[in-house]
Amino acid sequence: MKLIIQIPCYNEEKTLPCTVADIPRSFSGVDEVELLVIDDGSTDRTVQVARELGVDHIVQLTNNKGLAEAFMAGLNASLNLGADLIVNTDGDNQYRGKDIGKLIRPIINGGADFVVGNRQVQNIGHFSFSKKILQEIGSWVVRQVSNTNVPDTTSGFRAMNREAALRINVISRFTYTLETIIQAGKKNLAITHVPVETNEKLRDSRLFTNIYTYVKRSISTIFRIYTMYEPLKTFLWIGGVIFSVGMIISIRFLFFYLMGNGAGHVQSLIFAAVLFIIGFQTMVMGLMADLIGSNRRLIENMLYRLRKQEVDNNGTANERHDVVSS
Ligand SMILES: Nc1nc2c(ncn2[C@@H]2O[C@H](COP(=O)(O)OP(=O)(O)O)[C@@H](O)[C@H]2O)c(=O)[nH]1
Ligand SMILES: [Mg+2]
Repeated sequence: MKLIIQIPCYNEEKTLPCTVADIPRSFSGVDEVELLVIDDGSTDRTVQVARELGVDHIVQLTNNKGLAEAFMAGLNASLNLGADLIVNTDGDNQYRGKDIGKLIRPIINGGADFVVGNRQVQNIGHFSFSKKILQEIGSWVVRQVSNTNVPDTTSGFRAMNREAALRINVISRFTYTLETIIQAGKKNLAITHVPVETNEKLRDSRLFTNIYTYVKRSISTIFRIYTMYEPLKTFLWIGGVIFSVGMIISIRFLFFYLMGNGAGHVQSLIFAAVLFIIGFQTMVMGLMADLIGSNRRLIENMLYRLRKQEVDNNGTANERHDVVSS
């Protein structure tokens, strides 16, 4: 059993040394442990520091492509390097290396494909009140749309087996955290969580700089990914609401009409008719989106088989990013 621990890094020269030092190099049930750093176009000495620390593999992206893409580059590289298990942790030493053992345990025992470390956000002293509330609400929404029971959905501390890594395709650009959970839920992977501890913060978060942009981006990610996996439900709901408003307005018209003063309310009749048309069209769009969705499932299956074949053939580094092994 080979475990690759991947660390996405953007300008982490200061915090990478303690992050790496904190990671144990052996776990029970695991034969090989390797570290992989994904350098997302850092402008500081992250890559040199990673080399000096003796990190086994470095994936260097040519420019700053964002955390989601860096995460996927890491997964692909780990798969190609023959990982049976992949753990993702942050480069700012937020998570505790010793918790990796807890994180991979459910997978080694065969009861899980995907494990999320639960930071128990309410107990983190340095999180502001608003950050805690937002994390709670966000996690609740993600649980509803993904049909999972993950308490801490924005945690970057995760473990997954090869099957989960092959199945997951992150397409949003902002963050992989929410999307991977929704995908895992929708793809029926066995997803579970374990409590983990966190360290004192060494620097401010770079992903959570402004509440407004953070919330906006999170809502847009959740909505888009949910619609991608449940197009029919989404459009039926939207169309249904529009249709119902039309219905209420036309019942109101009917009431006035039967009372004998329908003439003064023709405008509402026209408005109701417009809403009926829009509502109906939206529902039909749902059917079309559902048909497109079945194509997506076929393409995803093809992608899965292709990636699996590449990995089974002990594929070389993926086409876009070279893995530099030191
Ligand atoms: N690849 C990549 N990683 C990033 C970027 N911004 C932050 N990270 C990494 O994502 C992880 C979490 O970032 P952090 O700023 O600590 O956000 P937090 O999760 O809110 O604490 C760290 O390992 C960072 O190095 C980015 O633009 N690209
Ligand atoms: Mg952090």
